[in-house]
Amino acid sequence: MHPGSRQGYVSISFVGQGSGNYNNSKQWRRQSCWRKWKQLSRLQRSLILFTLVLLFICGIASYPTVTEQFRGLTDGEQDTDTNSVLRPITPHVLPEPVKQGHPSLPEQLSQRKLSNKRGPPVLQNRLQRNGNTSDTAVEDKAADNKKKKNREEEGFVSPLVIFSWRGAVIDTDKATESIKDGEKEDSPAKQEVKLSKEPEAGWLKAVQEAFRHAWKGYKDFAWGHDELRPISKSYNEWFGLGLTLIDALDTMWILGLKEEFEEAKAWVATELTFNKNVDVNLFESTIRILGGLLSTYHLTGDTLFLDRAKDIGSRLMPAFNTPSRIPYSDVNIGKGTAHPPRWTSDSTVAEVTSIQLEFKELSRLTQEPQYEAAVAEIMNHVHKLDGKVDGLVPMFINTNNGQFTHQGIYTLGARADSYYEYLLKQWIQGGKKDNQLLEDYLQAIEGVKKNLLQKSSPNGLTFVGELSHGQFSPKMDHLVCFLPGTLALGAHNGLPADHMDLAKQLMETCYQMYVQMETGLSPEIVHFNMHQGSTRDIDVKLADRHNLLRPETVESLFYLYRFTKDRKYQDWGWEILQKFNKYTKVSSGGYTSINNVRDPDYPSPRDKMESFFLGETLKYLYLLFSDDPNLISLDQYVFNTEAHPLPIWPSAA
Ligand code: DMJ
Repeated sequence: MHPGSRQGYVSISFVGQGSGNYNNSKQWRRQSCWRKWKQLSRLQRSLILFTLVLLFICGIASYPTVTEQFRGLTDGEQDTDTNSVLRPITPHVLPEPVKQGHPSLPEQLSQRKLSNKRGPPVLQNRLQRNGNTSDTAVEDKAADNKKKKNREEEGFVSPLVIFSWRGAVIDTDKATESIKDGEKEDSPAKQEVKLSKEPEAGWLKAVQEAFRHAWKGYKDFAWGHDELRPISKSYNEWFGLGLTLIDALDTMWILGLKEEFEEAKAWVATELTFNKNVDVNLFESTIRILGGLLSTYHLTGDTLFLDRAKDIGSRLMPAFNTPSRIPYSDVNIGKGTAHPPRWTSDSTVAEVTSIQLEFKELSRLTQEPQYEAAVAEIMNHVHKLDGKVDGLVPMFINTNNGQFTHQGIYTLGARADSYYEYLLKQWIQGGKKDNQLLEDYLQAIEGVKKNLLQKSSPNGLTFVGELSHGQFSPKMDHLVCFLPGTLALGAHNGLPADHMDLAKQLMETCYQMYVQMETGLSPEIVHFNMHQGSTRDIDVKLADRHNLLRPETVESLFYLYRFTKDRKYQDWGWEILQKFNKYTKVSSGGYTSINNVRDPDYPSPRDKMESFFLGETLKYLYLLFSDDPNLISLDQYVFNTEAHPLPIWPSAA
């Protein structure tokens, strides 16, 4: 029997049992009332019943929540999302709209669309959420509570971290605030005005604070190791070379964090050794370690860093001993042996073509030509190779025969991205003399325009998709967001002005990849809608929702701000920094990658702080917020792909 029916049965039988037992005063009163009711005339009874019904209806009509619901369902036009009418009316639980700076044109359009819809705000909010979360799994309340609990146990800083309008972090734990000069918090509307007027000092300070917080985690739980695992308060070893520490050296110098720099330098002087039996990835150790040491040498003039750079540079050279001279991906820096990955003899095109700035600089500094010769040979070889499509390269190249392999996918994302970046940057590094590099770069950008550039629907965001076996795919990696910055850098160096126009359009798109997510942080990969009638521009697949604290968007914001002086780029960077603080900051120290940028209640920490968060992301944010064009002048330095500035060679060189 159904439990409900059984309950009903028990209740009825209880009343029945009681009816034979009228010996208490309550029962007696009920009995006498009933007798009086029976004695009334039919008219009297009808009048009483009518009055009671009338009173009941009046009571219902004046009950506030019921009438509110009533109004919600009947006023204005009905929500086109019929489901929302059926849902109970609850206070809206969406995060605040992410915008604090200037809404972009596409945003204004979409906001206008939403506000054109009549009806109560609560329905509009729901519409907005639906538009963004159609691919979000619906989770029940219990799961939500469990996730929140986990989140607390994992040491996440509460999303209610507060910032003063000048960017100072208000330490809610200690109930103190580091606002200078007795300034008080302002209303949000007032904040916006001030943000755009005078951002520099407070925002720079906020980046320093973020760096110190990240550094504290690294120092407390991962000192001398490769990467911090901030949730488990431990570390991850990749090469066993203190990767985060080395990657962060020049950032500390640029941010003016002297004390932190000195302790890191002491570690490099006394603990760092490359005489280790470890396999390292040629590309990663070149851009992070060799690049980091070289730039720190240039900024500080301290030969300790040059000596270490020479050491690692020479230990990486066995990677180039291949039949084709296209280097292997891995080198054992202790044994002096190199090899490809176990499953293939291919290397990645981006990896073999994005080590040139560093090895060329090493040759210039040491006057030893073998480094530059090895990497220049790769560029010359790739320049002549068949298999490109309008200057666009495939993703893999074989180390035995030197040919492109697995052809068919052409992307500016993973495995090809920095090939394009280094074409331009090598040309700049060498004083804009190498026409082959310039031609390859210009041709590739024309190839992008012809094959990969499209506009999304409904708001016409310009994006860079992929070519997959002749078919266009509207997929764009966050990695592609290096491109606006690179295009702007080219235009600054005299390349066509339309490169700057494209840079601005793509910058807007990369920003939208952040603001259209519920956390305000971009996913790793997005797909753009192109068909007429789409309700939103950006979709995110379940597997692509993670954010690794990557730098590409803030990197491009830095270039765009340097060249245009348009403060909106600073505002956008400020929004992003706040979202990193809100969703990725771990209370015990450090920042963590997250699994789900679409769930502000539980972004799901990955327990890893990538070294590039300190090496690149925070550095570019700091440079973006600085109004000093001489703080790493783009006419004197060129950044490697890990944000380590290397000098542009004097024309005599
Ligand atoms: C960094 O190591 C470099 O920027 C590289 O070029 C791409 N991937 C990461 C950052 O996302």
